Amino acid sequence: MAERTLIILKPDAVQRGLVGSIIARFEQKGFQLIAAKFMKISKALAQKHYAVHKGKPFFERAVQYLSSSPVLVMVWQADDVIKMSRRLMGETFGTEAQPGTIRGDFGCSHGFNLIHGSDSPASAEVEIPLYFKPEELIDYPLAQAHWLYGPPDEA
Ligand code: IDP
Ligand code: MG
Repeated sequence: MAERTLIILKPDAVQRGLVGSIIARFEQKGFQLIAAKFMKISKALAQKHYAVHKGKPFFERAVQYLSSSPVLVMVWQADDVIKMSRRLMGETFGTEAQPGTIRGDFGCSHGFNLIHGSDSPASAEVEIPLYFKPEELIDYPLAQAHWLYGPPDEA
């Protein structure tokens, strides 16, 4: 089943000029881009975004970081995109993330970590409408689908 995930290239990814390099990984993997918005996230929206972390010691810092400078917010679609994109991202901070992952290859901070990705279908369902109206999610046939997925499995 095609799944959707909310991906945010956070302020450090934009400021460090890593937007193209990170998007390239999602494109090369074969995920389909269905929405994108360059914006500055308000403090109020960042608080909603991280509502599940309210009360944790890093909550205020995470809100401040996400709303500190412009970001690129996107929705990507593919079968199992959530699990696969979390693997592409790597562990939460570049200090622990494996080489080969986005966080492992592009950062070594224990505070900034370049990218947000929904961690479950339930989170994606809450997060996507914070940034996009339904009509801003654009459904279109993926031209490379046959060569990307191969023939369907035989029953
Ligand atoms: P995730 O981004 O890998 O899903 P979460 O645990 O959901 O990580 O945390 C949300 C965000 O809060 C992280 O991406 C990071 O920006 C920030 N954060 C999480 N843990 C810490 C911490 O221990 N210190 C500082 N910031 C943190
Ligand atoms: Mg998370």
